[in-house]
Amino acid sequence: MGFSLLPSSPAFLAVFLLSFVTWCLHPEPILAITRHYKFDVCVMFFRSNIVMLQNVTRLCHTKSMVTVNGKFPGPRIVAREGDRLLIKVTNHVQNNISIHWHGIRQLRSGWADGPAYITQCPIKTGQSYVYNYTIVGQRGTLFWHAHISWLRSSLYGPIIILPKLGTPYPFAKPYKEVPIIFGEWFNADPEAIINQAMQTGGGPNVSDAYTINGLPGPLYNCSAKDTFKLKVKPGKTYLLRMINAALNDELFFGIANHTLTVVDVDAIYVKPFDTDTLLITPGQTTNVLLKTKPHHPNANFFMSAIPYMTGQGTFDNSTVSGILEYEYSHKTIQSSRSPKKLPLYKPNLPPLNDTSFAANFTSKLRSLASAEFPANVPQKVDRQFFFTVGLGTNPCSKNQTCKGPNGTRFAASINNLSFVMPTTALLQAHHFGQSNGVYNPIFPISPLIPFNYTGTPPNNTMVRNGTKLVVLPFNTSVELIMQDTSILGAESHPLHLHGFNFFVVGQGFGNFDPKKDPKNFNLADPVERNTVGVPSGGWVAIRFLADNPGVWFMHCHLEVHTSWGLKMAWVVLDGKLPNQKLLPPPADLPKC
Ligand SMILES: *[C@@H]1O[C@H](CO)[C@@H](O)[C@H](O)[C@H]1NC(C)=O
Ligand SMILES: *[C@@H]1O[C@H](CO)[C@@H](O)[C@H](O)[C@H]1NC(C)=O
Ligand SMILES: *[C@@H]1O[C@H](CO)[C@@H](O)[C@H](O)[C@H]1NC(C)=O
Ligand SMILES: *[C@@H]1O[C@H](CO)[C@@H](O)[C@H](O)[C@H]1NC(C)=O
Ligand SMILES: *[C@@H]1O[C@H](CO)[C@@H](O)[C@H](O)[C@H]1NC(C)=O
Ligand SMILES: *[C@@H]1O[C@H](CO)[C@@H](O)[C@H](O)[C@H]1NC(C)=O
Ligand SMILES: *[C@@H]1O[C@H](CO)[C@@H](O)[C@H](O)[C@H]1NC(C)=O
Ligand SMILES: *[C@@H]1O[C@H](CO)[C@@H](O)[C@H](O)[C@H]1NC(C)=O
Ligand SMILES: *[C@@H]1O[C@H](CO)[C@@H](O)[C@H](O)[C@H]1NC(C)=O
Ligand SMILES: *[C@@H]1O[C@H](CO)[C@@H](O)[C@H](O)[C@H]1NC(C)=O
Ligand SMILES: *[C@@H]1O[C@H](CO)[C@@H](O)[C@H](O)[C@H]1NC(C)=O
Ligand SMILES: *[C@@H]1O[C@H](CO)[C@@H](O)[C@H](O)[C@H]1NC(C)=O
Ligand SMILES: [Cu+2]
Repeated sequence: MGFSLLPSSPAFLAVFLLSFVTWCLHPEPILAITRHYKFDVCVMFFRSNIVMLQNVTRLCHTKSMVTVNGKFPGPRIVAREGDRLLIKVTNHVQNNISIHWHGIRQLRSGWADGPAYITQCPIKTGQSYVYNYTIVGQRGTLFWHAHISWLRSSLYGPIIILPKLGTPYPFAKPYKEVPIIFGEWFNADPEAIINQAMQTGGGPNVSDAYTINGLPGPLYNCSAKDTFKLKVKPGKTYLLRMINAALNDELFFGIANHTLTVVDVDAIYVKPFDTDTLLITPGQTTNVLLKTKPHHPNANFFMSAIPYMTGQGTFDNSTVSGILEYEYSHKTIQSSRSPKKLPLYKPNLPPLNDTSFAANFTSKLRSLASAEFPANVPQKVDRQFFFTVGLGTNPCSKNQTCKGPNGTRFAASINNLSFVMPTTALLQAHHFGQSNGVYNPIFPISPLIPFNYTGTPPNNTMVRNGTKLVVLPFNTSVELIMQDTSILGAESHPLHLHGFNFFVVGQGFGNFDPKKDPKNFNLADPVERNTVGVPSGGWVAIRFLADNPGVWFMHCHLEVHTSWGLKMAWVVLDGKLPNQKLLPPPADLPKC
């Protein structure tokens, strides 16, 4: 069957009409009688999502790409804190699929986390899987994306988590809320790009454009009509829900002549602070307040993003822009100039390699740490880990010519171990006691051969391979130092941990000093998040409480580094109490 025909076929329409959203009304009378707040289980959300091919044109290139429900970017999910989500994903394309709900804690529901071969086998062509999970203790913006190969280049969309009904934001209610999701557009098929790079050992081709809500904007050839426009009224406050879903690039973002107030990152409130420019890495989300000018400014303003690049390879150095346009109200005397003729201002963004800006910006992020939203930073540490993260090489096979450094193949590693993906899901292997031959439970807690991590790199850049995991008893309090290396060049790596938020208790440049640096750790109001940039040529210290049983992936969110092996996983064992155990797997869990 030609899937391209699906949108007009009766089968598609039938399934589409079956998709529905049920918002169960809160039982006010029961509340009044029992005086118990039972918001957490009330609202149900069911959505049927079809993964299908869709032709999309950008930059005058039309290509058929994998989408959810034919939409690019994908549909948004809107839920409240405490809601249970049931999301049925049906795969109508030839590729294997899995979807990750990025940043959702997945308390005891690891089967719904989504990374292929970690918590589930992929959903094969023609198969369905219902992701079933509850949102606990999170409010803000997250996103969903494919978690297999490079399919997240077109399979992504916002997750908007509103506070519980009747609970206000800890800031003035915005007039309107707008998701701003960044992506990368490739004229070629990203699956072909990464497959070819893995064959040759060289770096993959870079994207042709960045996008805002799927649109590259007027600074690219043949793209002016594909420009995101944000129409605003004067004197109002807008909440922008920013998401970086780009594959391989951290981004600087700013709006000309406007200051942004950061209020929430990775679905956790922060102490508000003003900035003209944001830094947002792939995997991070940031809610900002945009206060519009009190009167119509008779001007339009670019809202632009450029990459923050620290690596040595080639990269997409282009600029994506949307346009902030002020609407005229009835009362305003209409300007004689039409909006198109108004002056258009551009934001001043930092140089592409501005690491000091990155350090300044990240040091401003602090948890709200209020009575209502406390920062529960682990004060004592049970287990300490020191992980180096960075690039390396693998040998070229004898009969091949490789395009990596000096004829080798590019690799990336944690503690010099490049992770080898298993052919079955790790969570199943763990849960059913069948880990033998699937994974090794002894991941090195520090580099086997210490060296000057940010000094002159060692001559031998070869990595080891393996599928090794860290096993932690339930409720272990973990401190992890992640240290960038200068092997093949220092580079910022946005590390993402599944299943947990962590607190960023310290960061610095050079090599982490275990004697001096811990004295400066912030254990009072460090930012809590799920993705942190390991500074280029530096280190970051995080703490988290391993209170969520399951197998949890941790990896660089630059997809190319994940492909090269910059990934590992943590096994958190069940606790003693019944509510401290991983739930049994759902009946429809895909099989390998
Ligand atoms: C996409 O475009 C190709 C070539 O123009 C066409 O054959 C195909 O039917 C289109 N697919 C869809 C889903 O529109
Ligand atoms: C979703 O998970 C909950 C908790 O495990 C379970 O009680 C419920 O039956 C599941 N729902 C569906 C539709 O599978
Ligand atoms: C925008 O900023 C530029 C310089 O940064 C300034 O010259 C201009 O007057 C400003 N325009 C408006 C409408 O604020
Ligand atoms: C982007 O990179 C290309 C090729 O390396 C270079 O020619 C161009 O000047 C760069 N553009 C910017 C804006 O840095
Ligand atoms: C950033 O790039 C500029 C020009 O490309 C260069 O002069 C400067 O040394 C670079 N800065 C850093 C910190 O690498
Ligand atoms: C970083 O902050 C310091 C002190 O606040 C300031 O002196 C410096 O100019 C800032 N650097 C950048 C690049 O913003
Ligand atoms: C290299 O040789 C191996 C074993 O003979 C073979 O399987 C492989 O296909 C060859 N690779 C290339 C690129 O020729
Ligand atoms: C590649 O080889 C050159 C010269 O042999 C050497 O200077 C350089 O360090 C090597 N680079 C890597 C990444 O091995
Ligand atoms: C590590 O290398 C850096 C940069 O070359 C150097 O400044 C530092 O002294 C070295 N540290 C040690 C312990 O050798
Ligand atoms: C690395 O290689 C250089 C030149 O080949 C050599 O002088 C140096 O001693 C080597 N360093 C180590 C640590 O082996
Ligand atoms: C690691 O795996 C890569 C690719 O699978 C292979 O080329 C390389 O030889 C392996 N390295 C070691 C040390 O086993
Ligand atoms: C899809 O996944 C299954 C199960 O892991 C695997 O056997 C199969 O080779 C995969 N197919 C493709 C096209 O990758
Ligand atoms: Cu990385």
